[in-house]
Amino acid sequence: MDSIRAFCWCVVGVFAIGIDPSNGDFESEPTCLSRFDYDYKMLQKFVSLEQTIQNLKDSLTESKNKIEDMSRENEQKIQNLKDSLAESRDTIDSGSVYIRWGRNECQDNAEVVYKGFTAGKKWSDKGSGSDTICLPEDPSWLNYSTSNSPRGIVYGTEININEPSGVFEKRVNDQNLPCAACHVKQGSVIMIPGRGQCYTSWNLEYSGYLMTAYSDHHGPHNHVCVDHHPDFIHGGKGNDDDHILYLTISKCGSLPCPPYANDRELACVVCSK
Ligand SMILES: [Ca+2]
Ligand SMILES: [Ca+2]
Repeated sequence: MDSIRAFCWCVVGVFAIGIDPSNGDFESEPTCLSRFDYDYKMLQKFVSLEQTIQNLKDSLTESKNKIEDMSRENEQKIQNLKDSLAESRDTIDSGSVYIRWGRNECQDNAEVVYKGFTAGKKWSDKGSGSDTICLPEDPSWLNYSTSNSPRGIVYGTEININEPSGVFEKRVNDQNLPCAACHVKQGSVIMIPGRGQCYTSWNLEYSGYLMTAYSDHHGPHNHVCVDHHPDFIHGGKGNDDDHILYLTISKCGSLPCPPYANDRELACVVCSK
């Protein structure tokens, strides 16, 4: 009778712990000899299961830690790549420099590289450089001499204009012009002649009037964009007539009108992007 009861307990116990007697595991199950034997073997099973669960938990914790470590490593790699990309962009887009003619300061978004005096050839000289230059207000020198060998000559710049001009908002005739070299972080800068405003998506640096040499004077100048509200060099209001800038007008003919107009002073604008 006891052996029958033990067998029944074993069968119930086997089903209780979820072992299918139809598979091969059934034969490997130990034989239960008594209630005590059954309880003991069940306890062993539970202990074994508990150990298995603990092992699984440990394994999961280890995997979770590995994933978190990999995630941190990947985040660090991504941040390093972002830093490297930003550094590359800074190298590629190291900014641009332009001369702001007629002003001794730059816009708020720009760094002043240096301030200076607008200069160029004398209006009546046949030679010398034809360009308008911005000479720094704090020159430094290399070698120099008092030789009489032939050389080009550079003079300070003033505006010649009949007043009231109807163009500038204040009197500017005979005033000597300053200039400033301005550095902006944008990679591109363009001076657009014939425009008072920038095109869409470009930033305004300054606007003004296109100026160059008088059409009947010796030798050409380049065109420069003089700020519409110029500053003046202290003590420069006298009539020096050295390097002189004049407004530039458009002439119809080869230049289509419209959109241009005859004898109209051309605006200009400096834009960055
Ligand atoms: Ca002057
Ligand atoms: Ca003059």
